[in-house]
Amino acid sequence: STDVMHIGPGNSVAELKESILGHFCFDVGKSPEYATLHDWYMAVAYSVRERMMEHWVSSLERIRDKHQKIVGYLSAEFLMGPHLGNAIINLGIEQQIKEAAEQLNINLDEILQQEEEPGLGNGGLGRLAACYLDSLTTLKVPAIGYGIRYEFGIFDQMIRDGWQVEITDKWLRNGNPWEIVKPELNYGVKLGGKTQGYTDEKGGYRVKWIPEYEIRGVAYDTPVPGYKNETINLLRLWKSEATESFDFQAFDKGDYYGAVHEKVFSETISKVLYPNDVSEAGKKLRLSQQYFFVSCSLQDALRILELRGLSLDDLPDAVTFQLNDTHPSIAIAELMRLLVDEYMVDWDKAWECTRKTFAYTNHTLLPEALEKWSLPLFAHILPRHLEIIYEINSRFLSDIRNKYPGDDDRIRRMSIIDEQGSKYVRMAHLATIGSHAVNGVSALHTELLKQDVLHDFYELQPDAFFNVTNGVTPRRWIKLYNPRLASLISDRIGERWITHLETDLINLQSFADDLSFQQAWRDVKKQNKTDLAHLLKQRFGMNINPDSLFDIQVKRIHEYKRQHLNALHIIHLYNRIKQKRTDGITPRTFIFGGKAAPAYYLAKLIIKLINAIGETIDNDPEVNQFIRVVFFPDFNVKNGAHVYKAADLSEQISTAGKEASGTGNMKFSMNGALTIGTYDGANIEIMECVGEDNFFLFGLDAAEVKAIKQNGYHPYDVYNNNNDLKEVIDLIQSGAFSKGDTNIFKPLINSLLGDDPYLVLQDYQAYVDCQQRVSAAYNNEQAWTKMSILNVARMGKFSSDRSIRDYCENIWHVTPG
Ligand code: 26W
Repeated sequence: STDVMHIGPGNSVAELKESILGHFCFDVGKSPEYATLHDWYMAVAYSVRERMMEHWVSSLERIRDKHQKIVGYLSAEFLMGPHLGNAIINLGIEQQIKEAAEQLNINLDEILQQEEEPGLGNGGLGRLAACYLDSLTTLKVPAIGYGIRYEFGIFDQMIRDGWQVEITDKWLRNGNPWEIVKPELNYGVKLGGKTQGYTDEKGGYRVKWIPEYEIRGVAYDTPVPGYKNETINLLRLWKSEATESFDFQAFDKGDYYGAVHEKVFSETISKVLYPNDVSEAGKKLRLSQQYFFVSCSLQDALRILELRGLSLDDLPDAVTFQLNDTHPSIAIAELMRLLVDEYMVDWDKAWECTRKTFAYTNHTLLPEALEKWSLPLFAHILPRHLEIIYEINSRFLSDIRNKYPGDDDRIRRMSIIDEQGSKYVRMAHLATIGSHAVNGVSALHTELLKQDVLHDFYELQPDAFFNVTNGVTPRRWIKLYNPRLASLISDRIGERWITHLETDLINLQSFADDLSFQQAWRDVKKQNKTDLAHLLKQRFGMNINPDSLFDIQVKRIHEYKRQHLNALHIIHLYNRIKQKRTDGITPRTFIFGGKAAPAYYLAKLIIKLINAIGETIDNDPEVNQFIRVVFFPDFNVKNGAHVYKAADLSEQISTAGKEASGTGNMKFSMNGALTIGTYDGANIEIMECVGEDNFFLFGLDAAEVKAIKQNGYHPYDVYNNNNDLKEVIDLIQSGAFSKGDTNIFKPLINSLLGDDPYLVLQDYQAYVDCQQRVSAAYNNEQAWTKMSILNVARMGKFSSDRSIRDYCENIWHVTPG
């Protein structure tokens, strides 16, 4: 491998230029005079990728080093965002690439815009996986991210007449220069069929699985570069294909059509990402997807074990699998199947090995998001796994019976099989029982897990529960997407913050009162806001004023996140303006972004409401001199690049106890936005870090939410007893935002006045009052700037580097390199 180092390409401007031209000629295959921007993008991408490949080879050596534990991060979603900009930053070649591009007469920003982002995730959970890969690599922890190479990722969102329209995400249309297909790395995956008992040579009873189908998973590798550390990890995504054996069989019988049908079915498995966050669909194909990528990944890990010259006994010391929510939790039954059925390991030994190898991260407490599969569906696809789960369950429950004699209710509550009514497999129970560690993603969330959703399991094994508060990578979310702020920070405190956020960023505090620094700070924010205003004008013809307060809520659209609470406040301001009570109203631009699950009717209606309010205000000069409302279509990582850096105010207003952590809250705050937020998820820890005085807190806390629900909550009374709120709701109902149509928003209003499951009306007044404090604070420029600086300075804890160190120390027991 030292020989390889010598052939590594150089990073001088001249060498980069030559390399880009070389790729243009040999990979794009065109003469530069006919070049499109996308052609240039491909040539630059290949040149940059090449500069990762030399490190790739030496990094593969580390994966072969049998003394190093590998982290296998199992996740159905990886929301990586565009690769090129990030790779340039992490390789530390941004200056040279910029110059090379200039000399070639191409505009680097335009080139970067060409990249179609791999949207292989829904939101927070998938983006977290991507931040964690960045940190794992930056910390030199050998890791492989295992997932699915969806041909179509999360849909592209368009807005037509104010409604969301979904468009297929054809991200592979123009090729993907970042992936390297490994045709020789492929594994068979069985599905369906039945099981059969038999007696082995030693007279022991064994079971084998006779599947109905077999498909194949092929590895597609994407290099993940660490920050300026010559280290590469792997994102290994599986694409499903037909097995040769299946189509040959059909051809033999002359069944050409059947053979092709088989191929189509096989390729369906990795075809498309399910676009639901939160709500569980219970679809056959989704369970097949989960099993497909898990099975390939475990087979791959066992191959690597062998490659290292290790035995199955060494598995828990050689690899640790992190389950990113329950989506990959079938891995627990699959490893048991491999060990017991295929490697003939005895059950107890296999179980010990399995529990040591897995750890489980829970990302949600919402009951509708806890995955459960109906028994018949499960049996149909994974008959052997169901038997194994029964065996795991019966052994587990007999332990519980011994520990708590006569406590039948506890048995019912803890069983992997839910038997109230129709029967289901509860994946969170499987994941918890089969793991040595379970963690929540913020302090509050972990506490609620222990006290509520997984309480019985916590009582049984309190030491298995951990908190690992989420974090985000400062490389992408500050340095790459807010270069002005990054330079300003580096000017004052040096560059070490990029990898040492927790220790170094705090040094900014001493500049919080420095008036010239404050001015520079405001200049950066103003330029970022101006950039966003230009972009919205250029792309959508929207008109927003960079001198107004940018009040931003971007995240998936969901009732629990309460975008409609934000909308109610906007209508409150609208009413005040119309009634000429404009005292204390600070000019604001309300910016929303986010996708609604295609089948989530109320979420889509909330999008329509926001757009309807926006349009009404656009056409009303009396109002739009004070406020504007825009909906930024197709919010994704690429668009996020322009949004977080431009925010003055970050909206984190979920019903307390519902948002497990949030990570957008962190991105905003570390880019200088102040937060208006509830006592929920990581908001609480953010507030503890930045200081109560620098955070706008409002609303009920989780305990109060629980209490009010128990004592009977009557939203209609809240509405009747609050004139201001009543006016707001009545105005929607009157058709003021819907050209007189009084039906369109009824479902939303009925939900709010009927049972208001997320306590929007309950928190309304507290929210409006808090927004009034925000407006007053914004009018004091110096005080606001100081708060903004202190927010950034005190956000060091929320680097994903810190999160990954926590996982290494408490859960994986690996030492960063
Ligand atoms: C199909 C069912 C399904 C799909 C996705 C259920 C649940 C999910 C995810 C858990 C949704 C998700 O992204 N959760 C978010 O995870 C983030 C990272 O930990 C947290 O910051 C967010 O609070 C949480 O909502």
